[in-house]
Amino acid sequence: MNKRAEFAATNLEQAAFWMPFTANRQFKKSPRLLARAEGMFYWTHDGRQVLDGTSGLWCVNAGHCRPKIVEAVKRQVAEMDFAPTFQMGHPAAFEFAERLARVAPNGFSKVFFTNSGSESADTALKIALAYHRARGEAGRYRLIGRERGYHGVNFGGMAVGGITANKKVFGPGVAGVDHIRHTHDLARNAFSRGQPRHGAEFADELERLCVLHDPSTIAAVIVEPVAGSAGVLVPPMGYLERLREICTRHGILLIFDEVITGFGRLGKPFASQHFNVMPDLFTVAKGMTNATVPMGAVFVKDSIFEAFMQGPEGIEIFHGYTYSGHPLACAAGIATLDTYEEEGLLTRAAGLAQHWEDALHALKGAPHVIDIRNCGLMAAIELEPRAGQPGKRAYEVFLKAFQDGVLIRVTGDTIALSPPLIVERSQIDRIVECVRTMLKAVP
Ligand code: PXG
Repeated sequence: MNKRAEFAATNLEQAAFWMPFTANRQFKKSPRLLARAEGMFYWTHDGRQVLDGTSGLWCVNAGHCRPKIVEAVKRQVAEMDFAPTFQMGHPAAFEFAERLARVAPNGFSKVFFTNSGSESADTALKIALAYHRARGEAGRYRLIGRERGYHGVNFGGMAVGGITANKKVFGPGVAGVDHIRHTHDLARNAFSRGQPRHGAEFADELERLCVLHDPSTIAAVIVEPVAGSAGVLVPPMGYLERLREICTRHGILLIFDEVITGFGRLGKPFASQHFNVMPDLFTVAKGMTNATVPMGAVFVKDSIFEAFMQGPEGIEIFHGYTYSGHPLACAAGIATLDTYEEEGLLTRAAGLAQHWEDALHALKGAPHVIDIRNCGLMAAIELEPRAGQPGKRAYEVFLKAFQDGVLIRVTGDTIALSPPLIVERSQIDRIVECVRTMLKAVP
């Protein structure tokens, strides 16, 4: 055990670290510490190997501590630690943006750098508002999100997000926000393989909001192509197409939040390519640097960028972060794209998706399972909640799986799985068998 892990393991009940999205008191009584990682695995502070079924937090798409990325970051930190990007520049930011534009869908050749998915969501919403104003449509100020959507935890993303627990104690939030309904429909779609058949009409809710608010007041709609945090909700067939059509008809910008779906999760570089539906802007983070250094970005359609370049000379958008385009993040990102390309990782999920689907759906009939959903290398297993104890059963499965050496993720009573894109078939089978065993083991 290294010194740092030893310290953490012995002093946790009074620890200074206020852990994010964590039951602090519970955790610190019985901590789970990860001390080392490589490829598909973590090692705990006491030396147990754990198979990573979640790519960290949906982000380590190429697997852990990949040598090329590690080397690139080491080289960059020794050469130049930081350079300002307001009215200054450095080559790695230009190079990384160029490389990103090359993997993006056609027509998305401009990239705005942020440091996280939350910042990306807020940046995309601000670009949408400023874009309409630049074109003389300042009356478009409303932002529409979706129930069960997750766009991070900053004020903009929280407002358009649709997860109650993430909002309820934080006040009234941003004005002019509304939501369309979520797409989860257990009664009609349980155990769908891939895209569910029913529910394209849920997109028509946007039309209803257009009638209610008048479309000329709506700036943008933001959705995750596949909702991640809320439990892997795969869009019904025809749903995204219909959203696209309604947005186009009313001049509303469509924003895809690809923080989870971006960089190969669905078997194409981006979900827009997988579903063949193009947004006007899309956000990324996580897999962008393989999570080695925090970074996010907003991709914008060329016509949107051009609208900003028509105004008077001077700063075109008064927005940006100290660390937008940080040299370490850019170096990590370039090496991440190299790794993805050398190993074909941005499309590898396509070849594994059928095995993944079959392995997961074999859990139908296992104790407590009321739905299984999958898309690319994402999946959810939804459990019947224990009476009066929502979330408890899935949490117990998580704890037992971790003890058994497999890291899974739970959200409410749903188990979410998203292994690194380097996963082997035998490792998929190991993850699924572990879940099956633990489902039998929990009351
Ligand atoms: N958008 C989406 C779609 C996300 O999934 C964010 C924005 C925010 O990203 P940052 O980098 O600000 O955290 C996310 C983050 C989970 C889980 O287990 C998901 C996320 C983060 C932590 C846990 O569901 N997604």
